[in-house]
Amino acid sequence: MSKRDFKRYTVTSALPYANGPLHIGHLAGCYIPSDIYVRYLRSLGKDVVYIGGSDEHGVAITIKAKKEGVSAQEIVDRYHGIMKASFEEFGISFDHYSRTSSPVHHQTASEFFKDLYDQGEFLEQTTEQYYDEEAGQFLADRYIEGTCPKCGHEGAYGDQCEKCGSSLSPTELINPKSKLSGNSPVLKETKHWFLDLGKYAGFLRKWILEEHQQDWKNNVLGQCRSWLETGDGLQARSMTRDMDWGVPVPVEGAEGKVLYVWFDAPIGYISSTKEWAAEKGVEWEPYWKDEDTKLVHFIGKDNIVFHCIIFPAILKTHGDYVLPDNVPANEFLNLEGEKISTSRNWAVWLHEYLKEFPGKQDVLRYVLTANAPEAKDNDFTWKDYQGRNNSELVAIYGNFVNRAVVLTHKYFDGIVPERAGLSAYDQEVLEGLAAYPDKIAASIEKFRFREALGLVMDFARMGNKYLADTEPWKSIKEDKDRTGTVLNIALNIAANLGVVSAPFLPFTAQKLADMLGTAGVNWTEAGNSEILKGGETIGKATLLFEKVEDSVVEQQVNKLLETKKQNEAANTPVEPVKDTIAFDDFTKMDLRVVTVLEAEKMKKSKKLLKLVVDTGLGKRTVLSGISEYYKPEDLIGKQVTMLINLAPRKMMGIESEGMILMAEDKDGSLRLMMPNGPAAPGSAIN
Ligand code: B3M
Ligand code: ZN
Repeated sequence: MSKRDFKRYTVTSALPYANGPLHIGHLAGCYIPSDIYVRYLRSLGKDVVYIGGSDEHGVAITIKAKKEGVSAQEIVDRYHGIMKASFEEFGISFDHYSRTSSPVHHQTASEFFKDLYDQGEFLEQTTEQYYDEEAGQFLADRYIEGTCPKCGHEGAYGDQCEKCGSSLSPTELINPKSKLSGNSPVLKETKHWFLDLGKYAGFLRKWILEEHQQDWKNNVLGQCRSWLETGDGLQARSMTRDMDWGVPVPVEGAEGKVLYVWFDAPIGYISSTKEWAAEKGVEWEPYWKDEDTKLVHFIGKDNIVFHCIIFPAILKTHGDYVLPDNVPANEFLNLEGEKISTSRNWAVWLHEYLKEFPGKQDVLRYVLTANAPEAKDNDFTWKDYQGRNNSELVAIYGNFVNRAVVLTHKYFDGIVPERAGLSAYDQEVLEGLAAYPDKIAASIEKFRFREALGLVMDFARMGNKYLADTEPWKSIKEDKDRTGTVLNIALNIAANLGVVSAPFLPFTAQKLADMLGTAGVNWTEAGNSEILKGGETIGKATLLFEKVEDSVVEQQVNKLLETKKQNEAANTPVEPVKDTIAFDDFTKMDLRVVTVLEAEKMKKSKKLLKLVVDTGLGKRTVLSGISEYYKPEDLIGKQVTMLINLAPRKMMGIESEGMILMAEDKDGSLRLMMPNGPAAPGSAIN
C-alpha cells in the first residue's frame, strides 16, 4: 500500500486537549514527527495539507474547569491560545490549526452522527452507568478512576488505561472511584447510543492485519493485534455521554447528552480541513475522499485504538471517505526517569523553554528527534540535551558549516571557488553527497525519523571529516587551486545539508540558506553537487549553535529537584497532634509581641540572623534561623512574636535570650509570625 504513488497527502496530528500548556512529551509524541514529514513532502513539491487543532470537549476539560472554578469555555479559550502560540514558535507548520468548539466542527460532527444514526448503525441501549450521588451526575470517562483489569495500573480512567493502552468501559474498572467526590459510585439507568465494533471486526482484521502488516509500525500493529485477535476492545461502545459540554446528540430523546469526545475529536480533522479549504478557496473533499489521497495520522500510543479501530469504523460506515494509509504512533517520553505529569508539574513546558532558551527551538527539536520514543518509551535528560547540543550540533554541524564559510571568505573573499581536478577522495565524498538525500528520504518515508536524523548528522560528519582530512588551511600555502576545489565541495555539502536538515531543523536551515544564498532550494535538488557554482557569492558566517554550559543544565536539574521537593511536601501528611497539656503548662510560656530594632547576618552561619528586639521590658538579643527567608534590612521596625522566658542559650559565642516564633512548612521553609496590626511592644499573647 505505502509503495503507491499518491496525488496528495492529508497529514494530521492528534488534537491536544485544551486543558493545559504543552510540554516536551507532546512535541516528541506526534508534533515534531508530523512536522518533519510534512516539511519533507512540501520540499518535494507534494500537495499536502497538515491539519491540527485543539480538542476542546470531553471530561479532561470539564474536570479542569471544575478544579479552577471557572467555565469550560474559559479553560479552552485560554489553552487554545497558549498551545497555538507554542506550536507556532516551535515551527510546527500546520496549514490550519482549528478547535473543536468551532461551529463548522459542531455541524460536521453532528452530521456524522446523524448519518450513522439514519443508517441504523447505533444500538440504542438503556444500561446502568456509574453515578455520583453526592454530585448528582453520571460519571463519564475520566470522572471515574480505578484499577485497570488488564494490567493492574491503579489510575486507569473509565474509558482507557494509559499504562497499557487498553480501552475500557467504566464497569470494568476494579474499585472505581468518582473523581468528583472520591466516593464509590452507584449504578443508575441511562440511555445511550452504542457502536457495535464487533460488526467491523472482519473488515478491520483484513484491512490492518493483512493489508498493512508490512508498512505499519510494530508497536501500532501489536496493539491492534491484541484487540482484533482477542476481540478485546471490540465490544459495543457508547458514542454518547451524559454531560452538558460537547456536541449535543442530534436525535430526539437525547436531551442533556453530548457526543463522546472520541466520537467527535477525530472528525475535528475533517472540520479543520474544511475551514482551511474555505479560507484557501479550494475543495476539501479530495483531501478526504479521493482514493489517491494518502491519509496519515500522527498520534501517541494512548490514541491508537481510537485512530485504528473506532475512527476507521466510523469512516468506513459513513462511506465515501478514505481510510488512513498509516498511523505512525510513538510511545511515551519520560523526563529524567519519571513519567511526565501535568498534575505533578513534572514536565519541561514549552512556553517556559521558549523564555529560558530563546532562539533554541531547533536544539529541542533535535534532541527530541534524536531520542524519540519511536519504538519504546524513552527518557529526556538535561545531560543528554547538553551532550547532543555540544558534541553533535556545535561540534559537527555548526563547526563544519562555519569552517567552510569562514575559509571561503578568508581565502576567496566570499566567492565560491571553481573546482579543479578531483582526487579519488573528492570523488568518494561527492558520491556520498549524491547518496545521502535518498537514504534520508527513505527513512523519513518509513517514519523512522531518528534514523533519518542520524543520517543527516552522518552527512554533516562526512563534511567535517572531509575538511579535517584535506586541511585546506594548509594546502592554501602551496596549492590555492586545491584549496578552491575542497571549499567548493565543502560548500556544496553544506548547501545540501541545509536542504536535508530543513525538515528537522527549520530555523537553522533557514539561517544556513541565508548564509549561502540558497534559500528556495528544495529537496528536488538534493544530491546535486553544484547547487553552488564557482563565482557565486556567499554571505558571512553566522552562528548556528552555541555551547550549553554546565550551569545551564544545573539550573534546569535544580528546577526539577525543587518540583520534586514540592511534590513530596504536598504528599507529606501534616504532623499528628501532640499530647494534651494542662492549661497551666500553657500559661508557663511568656509569649510577647516584640519590635525588631537591629538585624544582621551572623558571620559563618547560613541560617542565623542576630536580632536586637524591644520587648517592652527592655532590649534583648536573640538569634533566629531565618536568614534564608528574610533579609536583615527588611526586618528592622517589624513586629514579630517571641517566647521571652526561654532559658538563655549560647550559640556561636552569643547568648540568645529567647525564641522568635515561626511557622514551619512541610518542606521546612519558615515564616515569621507577625501580629495582624500594630501592637505595643511587650503585648502578651494569650
Ligand atoms: N485529545 C487525546 C490526547 O491528547 C486527544 C487526542 C484527540 S485526536 C483526535 O491524548
Ligand atoms: Zn492497563
